[in-house]
Amino acid sequence: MPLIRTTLADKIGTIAFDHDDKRNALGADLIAEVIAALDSFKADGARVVVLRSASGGKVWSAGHDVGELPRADVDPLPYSDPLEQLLRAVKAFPAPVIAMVHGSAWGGACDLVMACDLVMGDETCAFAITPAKLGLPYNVAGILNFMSRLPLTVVKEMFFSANLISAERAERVGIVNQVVPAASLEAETYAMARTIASRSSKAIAASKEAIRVLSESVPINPATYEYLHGLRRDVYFGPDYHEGTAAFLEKRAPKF
Ligand code: KGJ
Repeated sequence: MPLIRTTLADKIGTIAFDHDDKRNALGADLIAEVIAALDSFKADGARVVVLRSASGGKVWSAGHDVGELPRADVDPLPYSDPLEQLLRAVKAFPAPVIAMVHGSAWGGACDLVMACDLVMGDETCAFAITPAKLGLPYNVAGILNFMSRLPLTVVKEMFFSANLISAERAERVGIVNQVVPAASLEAETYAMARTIASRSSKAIAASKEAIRVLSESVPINPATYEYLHGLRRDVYFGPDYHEGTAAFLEKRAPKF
């Protein structure tokens, strides 16, 4: 059974998560389907892609499949992690990707929303970045993804509290481009997609790539990188990561 549904019409590609049983958690299988869909939309010349949930349920995506996170003493979010591959595929896609968000986006799914070019939401959309609940040291690429879009005060509140940011506030702080009533979310999102599809795809591709490269241009020397990685390593070798992931899988509150 596929875990996503896809369509391509009028140069607008749609990828809909369709695994509500697991609240659209971003497991390796679902991610492989999304990346394959992006590859095929690219080959077919899609001028914009809409990333959405198929069910209209209360969760857009529950984030990284926690059952697939390593529990031993290894980096939980290495460069090769499927979620990391997906984030890079969205950022490198040569046309805009619009996240159409009905419901909540958690952890890696919140990072995925931040990797999208535009975000359209309705009054149910809400966003949380949750590594502090898992004792997980988030990777520097992910932190930069948030820092390049949001004020530091908001980034810190999100990473330190792991609380959901409501739709109204998400619009105010710039997580979402526009919050519209649920009944018009689809119409508004596809109206935006049609506008983008009618513009110059070459000009848009060049701007998207320039914005990606410039927003990731943070020069740090190798010693600084090793320092930041060392901070992360101390956490994933330490007790909190073990406790956080174990507590999630045992469906209990962690004791940090
Ligand atoms: N990973 C794996 N399985 C999940 C996940 C997940 N992230 N989220 C939900 N599931 C599974 C549950 O274990 C249930 O499995 C099923 O989906 C329905 O969830 O018991 P099973 O049926 O076998 P549940 O909890 O019964 O659904 P709701 O009551 O509707 O609650 C939905 C929630 C999204 C509020 C809840 O499932 C939840 O809190 N999920 C975890 C959300 C989260 O903290 N995600 C962030 C994961 N971390 C990251 O992505 C990263 C990278 N990080 O750094 O933190």
